[in-house]
Amino acid sequence: MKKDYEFLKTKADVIRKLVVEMIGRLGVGHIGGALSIVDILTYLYYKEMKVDPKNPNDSNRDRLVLSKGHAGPALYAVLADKGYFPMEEIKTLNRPGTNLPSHCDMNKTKGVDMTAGSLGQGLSAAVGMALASKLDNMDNYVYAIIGDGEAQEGQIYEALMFAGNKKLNNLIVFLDNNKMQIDGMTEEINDIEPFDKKGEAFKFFTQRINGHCFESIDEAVKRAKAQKEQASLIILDTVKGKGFKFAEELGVGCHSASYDEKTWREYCNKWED
Ligand SMILES: Cc1ncc(C[n+]2csc(CCOP(=O)(O)OP(=O)(O)O)c2C)c(N)n1
Ligand SMILES: [Mg+2]
Repeated sequence: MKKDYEFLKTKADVIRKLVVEMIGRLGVGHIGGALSIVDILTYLYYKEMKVDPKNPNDSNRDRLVLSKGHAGPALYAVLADKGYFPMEEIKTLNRPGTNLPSHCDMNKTKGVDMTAGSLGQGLSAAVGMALASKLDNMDNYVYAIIGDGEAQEGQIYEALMFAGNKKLNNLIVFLDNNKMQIDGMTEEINDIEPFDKKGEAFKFFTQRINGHCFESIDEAVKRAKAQKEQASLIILDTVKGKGFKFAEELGVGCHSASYDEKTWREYCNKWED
């Protein structure tokens, strides 16, 4: 087991570097909120999800809805590393004609299960997918990742209420609780806490963990799956910009940031293309 966590840590380092390179080459992007979800995405795609890059449209696959769709580059880094599309494509991020727009688009990118970016909407799609799986007697999971700023959107609560009432035990919602939104601290702008109490009120099996600790993530997902009565909410306490000193030091300013070529090449230890 320890070996698995070591593997995931090493993999997450690779993914972080790809994210920093991708946005660095473009010159600007949502670096903070992309880096805060690298660990959960790494866990899901390298340990937990039933997906096959060679058969990306398999109807029985697990689904991932990145409701905070502006963090697309983190998902693209994982999908490229897993072979959904050629690694070279990361150089085209958000450029004309690209398959990798800044926000997730299921019609453009192989492996992306839902278009997202208009905050608040993705979770509803995930809930619909989980309900559809139940109606079709499918044996799969739907995972959704929402942001803490995103959790100020009213649609989030409609989706939670419905999923909780329908006991969608094949749905696991992760809140990327990095405590910052576009222009300030979430607590100061419009506090979403206590979010665990909200989850419980909506009849979710609710947990709160360190979102950068693979052991905690693994245990929480196992607990979520061991119970069969409720939809699950896992609040991930995370750090915006996690792992990239430049971004972490910017604080709220790392929501969308620019950095020069030297900065990303140094971080990635990559001096040639
Ligand atoms: C409906 C909607 N309103 C506004 C925006 C612009 N926007 C993009 S990201 C963001 C902040 C979201 O904060 P959070 O969910 O905490 O994202 P994270 O910290 O994970 O980057 C905003 C307001 C949007 N994408 N959609
Ligand atoms: Mg946030």
